[in-house]
Amino acid sequence: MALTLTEKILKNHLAVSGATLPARGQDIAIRIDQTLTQDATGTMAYLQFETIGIDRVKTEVSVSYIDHNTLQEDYKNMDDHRYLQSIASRYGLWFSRPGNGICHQVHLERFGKPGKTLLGSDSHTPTGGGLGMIAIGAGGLDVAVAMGGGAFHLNMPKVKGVKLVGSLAPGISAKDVILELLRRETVKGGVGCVYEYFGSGVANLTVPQRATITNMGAELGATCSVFPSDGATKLFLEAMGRGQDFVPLAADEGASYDATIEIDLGKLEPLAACPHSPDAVAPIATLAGKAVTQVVIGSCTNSSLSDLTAVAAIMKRKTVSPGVEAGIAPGSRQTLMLAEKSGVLGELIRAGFRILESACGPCIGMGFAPNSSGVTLRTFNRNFKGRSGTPDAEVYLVSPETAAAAAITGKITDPRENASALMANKKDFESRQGSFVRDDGMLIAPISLEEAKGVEIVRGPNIKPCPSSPALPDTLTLPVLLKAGDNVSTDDIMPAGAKVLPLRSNIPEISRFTFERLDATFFNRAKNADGCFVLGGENYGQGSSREHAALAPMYLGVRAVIVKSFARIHKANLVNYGIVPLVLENPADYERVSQGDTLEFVGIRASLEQGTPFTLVCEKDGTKVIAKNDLDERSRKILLAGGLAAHTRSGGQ
Ligand code: MIC
Ligand code: SF4
Repeated sequence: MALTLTEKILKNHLAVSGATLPARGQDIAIRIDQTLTQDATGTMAYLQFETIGIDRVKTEVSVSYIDHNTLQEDYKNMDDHRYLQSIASRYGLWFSRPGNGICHQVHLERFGKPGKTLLGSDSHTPTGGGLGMIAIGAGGLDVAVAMGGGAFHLNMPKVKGVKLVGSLAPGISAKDVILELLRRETVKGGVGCVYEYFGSGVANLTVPQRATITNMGAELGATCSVFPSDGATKLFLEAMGRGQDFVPLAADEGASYDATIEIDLGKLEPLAACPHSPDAVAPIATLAGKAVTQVVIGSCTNSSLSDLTAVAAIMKRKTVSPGVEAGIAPGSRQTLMLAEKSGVLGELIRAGFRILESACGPCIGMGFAPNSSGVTLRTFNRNFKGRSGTPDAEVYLVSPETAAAAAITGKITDPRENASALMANKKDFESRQGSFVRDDGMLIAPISLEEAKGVEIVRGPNIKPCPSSPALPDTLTLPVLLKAGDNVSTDDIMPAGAKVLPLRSNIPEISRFTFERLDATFFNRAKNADGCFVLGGENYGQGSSREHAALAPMYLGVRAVIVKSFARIHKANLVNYGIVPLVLENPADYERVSQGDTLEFVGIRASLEQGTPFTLVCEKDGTKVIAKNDLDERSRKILLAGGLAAHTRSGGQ
């Protein structure tokens, strides 16, 4: 049978080799070749990994990156860095030192390999799909299990084919491709799906352009996105000095997709995702003229050399508008060095851009927050309210070209106005670049097992053990302590930013911020209650892979989350930490339950054992609310055991 590329790679990685691919929606267990973690999720992942009790990671490649917590206002972040470095030495991982760049950009440049599987404790891990990988984001505990050689379980995704034809016109960017898809599919259009790109337009996109597109597949809610591995992939890998890693890959002739979407690259126009959602997409033409106070280039979506070059080409001989503060955070040290060599960096400095370090920085609210009620154009992937650090700022997600055009004029501007200069200047910079700079000086390679055994793990005072999940009783009678709306993001459940991120290794402390953006009283109310439920709408838990958005609620006594629908990674994190994720059978029941109502959740263990629907009884009127049991057998076993750690300890797979 003709298979899609997604199916081919998954088939090659089935945990039970020779098994057949399950039907869509059924549990599939796959072997993981590579893992990545970053510092903000990594500490919890490695605290869990340490409890597995093995001497060395069992993957082909595992990399620990430092890129999120680099503001270092006190000892906490650097303590975490030192813990992570000692863990990498002790257990045979690569370590990417702070300053080396954003995990996804560096992984693409130095480690990604077509046809391999990559699991990362960061939701933008699917960036690797630009190189023909099945690259998936997950919670830290799942990544810890994969490092220990365990399979990764997911629901067999649907495969949506995205047929690309034509090529991008000058001034139009890969960002506009993914924004167009977000416009059509929305932030929940990809839940349970892989987006697989094919068609004659694919060859017209470079690997960094493809990576921009696969990166923001996360915003569609997709499991991952994947491009074929072809001539452009070969060129990229050769430039990285890794030509030997190339293998050609594509879907089989005649493979069929669950759905097909077509995009003519030549017909795209510049787009922006408007506040406060990545799918609130509008053409730049309808926004043009709006005054802008800040412009930032960077993040794992748009910080490659070609992105920086496009910005410098537009800025050539121009200055940042007096009403605008502009900054640039190159995706990796290699990108920064190349930008220096080609004259791009000099041009940006001259134009008035502030050069930020190669890290996540403003994307995760680590500095460079906009002014109050400011309008900021960012080349990033998320614009959830408050994520920038300024609650009333308006964040627009745009291409590097659109951001640069606004930096000059001080207002939203169509980048095609100067398309011919852009193309000529770009060529000029590219011709000055010369040979490719490759420098792994800030990557520390794994040491031998013998040496590793002598390494002592360094633990700062901020690193507290991961709390364990409580056992699940048969009945829970608890209040609904919070009723939230649709599209609640993990930033709403557990904010990030300069104040909160340093507490990622300390659940008791970080739990104070749980749901802070939605209801600042939640922490105190939860502390005073003896357990509770949370009610939400559609696409609950979209965004980040941070398991802190499950761990902290678990720590505060949340026992079940009842919603209209979930985002994939967050639902898995809830299960891993023993919180029951419940999906309303009748979404209209959402209206019947108010914040403060007490619900009696009955026959929990029997529903989990038998896979039958869940029943909740409203105490106020005795009526029933039914939730679907859409959990696969393994998830039900994990919940019965009281979370993944307990399940694994008792010999569960
Ligand atoms: C994000 O973009 O929200 C993050 C910060 O990279 C998160 C990971 C985290 O919360 O540490 C993600 O996307 O998974
Ligand atoms: Fe870092 Fe932002 Fe990418 Fe998350 S989305 S990994 S914070 S650059």
